[in-house]
Amino acid sequence: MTDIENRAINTIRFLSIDAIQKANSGHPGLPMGAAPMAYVLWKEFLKHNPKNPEWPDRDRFVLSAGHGSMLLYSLLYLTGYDDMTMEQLKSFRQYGSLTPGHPESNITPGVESTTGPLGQGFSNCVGMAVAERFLAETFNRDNYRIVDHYTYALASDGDLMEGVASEAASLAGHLKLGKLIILYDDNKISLAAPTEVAFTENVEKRFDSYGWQVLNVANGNNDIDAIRNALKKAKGDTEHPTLIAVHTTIGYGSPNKANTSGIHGSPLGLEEVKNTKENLGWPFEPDFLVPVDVIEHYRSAVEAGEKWEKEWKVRFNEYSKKYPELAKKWDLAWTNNLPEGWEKVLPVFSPDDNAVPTRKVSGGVINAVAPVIPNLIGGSADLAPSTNTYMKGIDEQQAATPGGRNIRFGVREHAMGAAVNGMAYHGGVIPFGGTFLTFSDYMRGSVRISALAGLHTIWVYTHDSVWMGEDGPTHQSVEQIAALRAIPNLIVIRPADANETVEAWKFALTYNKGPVALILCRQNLPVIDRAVYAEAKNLVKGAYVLYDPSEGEPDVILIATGSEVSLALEGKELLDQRGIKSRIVSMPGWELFEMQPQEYRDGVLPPAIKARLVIETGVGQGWHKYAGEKGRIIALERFGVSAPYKVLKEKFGFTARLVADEAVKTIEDSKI
Ligand SMILES: Cc1ncc(C[n+]2csc(CCOP(=O)(O)OP(=O)(O)O)c2C)c(N)n1
Ligand SMILES: [Mg+2]
Repeated sequence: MTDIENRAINTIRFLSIDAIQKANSGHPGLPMGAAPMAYVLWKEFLKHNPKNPEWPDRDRFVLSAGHGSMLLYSLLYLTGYDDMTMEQLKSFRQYGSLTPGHPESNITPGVESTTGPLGQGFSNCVGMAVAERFLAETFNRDNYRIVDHYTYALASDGDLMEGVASEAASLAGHLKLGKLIILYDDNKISLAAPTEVAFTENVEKRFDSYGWQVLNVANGNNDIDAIRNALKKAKGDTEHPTLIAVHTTIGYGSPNKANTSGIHGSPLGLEEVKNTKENLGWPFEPDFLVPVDVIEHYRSAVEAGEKWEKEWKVRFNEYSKKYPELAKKWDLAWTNNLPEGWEKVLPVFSPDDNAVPTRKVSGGVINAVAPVIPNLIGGSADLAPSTNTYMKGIDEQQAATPGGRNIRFGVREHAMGAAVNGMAYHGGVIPFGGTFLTFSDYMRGSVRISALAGLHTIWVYTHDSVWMGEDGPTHQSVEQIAALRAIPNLIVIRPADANETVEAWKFALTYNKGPVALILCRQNLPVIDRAVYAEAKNLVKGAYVLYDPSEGEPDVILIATGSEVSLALEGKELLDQRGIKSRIVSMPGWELFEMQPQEYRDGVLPPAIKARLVIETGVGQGWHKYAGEKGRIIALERFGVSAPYKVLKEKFGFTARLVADEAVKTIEDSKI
């Protein structure tokens, strides 16, 4: 290692140490141990343009071990990302800074994915690599390789202990994602203890059996030649993803804390900082020291990056002239726009059509738009036939057909979630993933991050209640809708019929400020007569008056979602017979409703009308807000039972009769 290389590596270590010291919180151990591999990757391999972090053909780098965030922030600063100033490094973990405790992609330019929950970043990379390969296959022509980049991650023991990463690694091996390269910081220690207490399998053999190329660096603390050679070899094998196990010492350089578990979640302390600096031949003062020649050394990334992007632009311009149609398609894909007139292919349903499950309608929409939205890509966790997520006549994403858009995620919900997020992080595609609503729990970690990071991902959840029937309570969701609604920035939509389902998809395809979860049913639902009742396009308002009495104020408001909207309509008939005037509100999406102006919301649910009845098959948690003090909720505060759907309807009492009776009760209550 040359002197400048040594000091460049130490600069990462001490920027991290000093920032963590100043913040009085953070994890110094990872940046100290992983600095050499990060240095080699960023200095010699990573193709990126610090002056344009959004350049589409950049290599992706994900710090899956998000607790080592200062490593990434140091690299962004050193290589010249404009927003990552020294001030930001000094504001590590402070309110409003670009340097939060764990990397957040929507806050910090240059951060590719939101990491911290271990296993996520690793698994995102699988989606990124799929997106890269799909786009390359779709757009590259002759000599015009406009998509040609690698996906790198730095992962830790914790990442590889997590099940989600095992699922994702298995999928990546199967798909032969040859441009996916993981640097594994193999330091044999995690937060609370050495890995020997809980993690003793042979990780390298495991990845070998997944179909990965597995390489090894014996001394990751110093041997940057070995790291360099491994990275070269990794890039050379484009048939298999590569895991490079780099053996390091956590907190390398620190005389006391190296190899102990105390290196987590706390700064070294001034005494230890001093000893570590002395140990590695670094002046104790000033802190945040960046030697002039070191920054010059790193800043070669600026010139290199501008050159890469410029060459790419020249290539892209020639390509645009030669393939104007493709270039147009490219622009649409990267600006989050859909081809003009795409809505024309959407189906329209009439009340004369047969009753139909919303999951089936959803499948119809996916299949209708798939040919006109060429960057719609996704699939399900081995439930294509039941979730109706398969795009007929379109290739499958497989090693031999990398242009395929039907992804077989296998029975791996969590990795599906993370990989779909990875595709959204990558850009250029609109990804979706589907499974039974109950199993949204299995992928919740990923769904939460999709909302936090504001990703344009679409979650397709079918079999949305006990009304799925015979499969029984393990498969019947009861609390999942409430649980999804609890996630901020996730738009949950439970359409009431075929036309609302079309509108829900229309919204999901165009909304790009965050994820949308579509909650769809297995059983037949009648198509609501929109000549009599309000139009389905009101769905985007989250709740709307589906029906109102022709004269006078309603005595009661019935609020329902999904399959319970038809039940509310049946209940209304009985109430009509009893001379009670009811308003029916279809409320497919709470979050959408909350986005509407107060005036609109008060128009749908007038504060003066206290007699309200909510109907939803699932726990009632959260509905009190809309039911109000005098209101009532017909919900299901228990697990379901294995039985045919019609039997369950009777047993659980979800009948028009009950709706009418409860409506009468809330009217009485509201008078007290
Ligand atoms: C899903 C998840 N569980 C728990 C944690 C808390 N946590 C932060 S770091 C860490 C372990 C770190 O060990 P390792 O991944 O080996 O990183 P190293 O200590 O070697 O840097 C844990 C459990 C987390 N970030 N994510
Ligand atoms: Mg570790």
